[in-house]
Amino acid sequence: MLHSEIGKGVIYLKEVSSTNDYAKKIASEVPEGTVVIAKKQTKGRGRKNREWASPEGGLWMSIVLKPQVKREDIPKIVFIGALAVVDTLAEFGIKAGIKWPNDVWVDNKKICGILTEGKFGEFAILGIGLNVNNIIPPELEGSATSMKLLLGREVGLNEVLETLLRNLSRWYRIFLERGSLAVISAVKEKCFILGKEVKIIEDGREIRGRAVDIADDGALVLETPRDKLRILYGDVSLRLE
Ligand code: BT5
Repeated sequence: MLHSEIGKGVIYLKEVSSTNDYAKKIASEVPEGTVVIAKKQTKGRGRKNREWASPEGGLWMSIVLKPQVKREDIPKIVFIGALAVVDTLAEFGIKAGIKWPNDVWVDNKKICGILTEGKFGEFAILGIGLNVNNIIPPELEGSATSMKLLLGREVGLNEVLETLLRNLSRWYRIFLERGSLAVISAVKEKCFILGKEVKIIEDGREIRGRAVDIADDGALVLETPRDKLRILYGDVSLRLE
């Protein structure tokens, strides 16, 4: 297996609490690139244990990675997922963009969320939740969308999976071979919040400013009337103003 090939081994589950939890448990025993997929998750998670709606029909998956890169490059793995999802959606005729740091949006609605976790030096888990044919819960109707809603028809989950695995392998290879700057520069092109006024909420603190750049380390550069601030990934919420 090529070092960067993702999806040679796929574990299909009917139901699981969270594919990220499952992947973490088996990570040390499986080869790099192993994918865990569940038809539905009973405790799908976002950041800070926020709930991730994962009914049947969506693509809920986690990839076990074992990249030999510097510690500071690990947080950038989230971007590999986001870029692969944007490219996959494009192949289905959907124009999507990245909402820094971990979401993919289409027309002002979230279609995909990404959650990376791991242990440095051992493994990284890249968890991807993509709304395909699943229903969107009523409370998220104003803020979330799916491939089915956008295309007006169901899409083959396997077809989406295959396309996504191919794009993930490609972006992972770029990350390993050309380095994280190649990934960051692609993210900048796809990040639709650059140039926009945003509000960042971090630990109850609100910061408003214009998102002007993504720095080499992946931080968002925010211009406020007084300063230029760097917002590190972490658990920030970002809203367009
Ligand atoms: C995320 O968190 O966006 C990361 C979601 C990662 C889900 C995948 S599924 C496979 C793997 N296994 C897991 O257990 N997780 C990963 P965050 O940025 O914290 O956003 C969470 C917020 O997104 C919630 O508070 C809701 O507002 C919204 N949300 C929940 N379910 C959604 C859905 N299906 N589609 C769109 N938005 C959703």
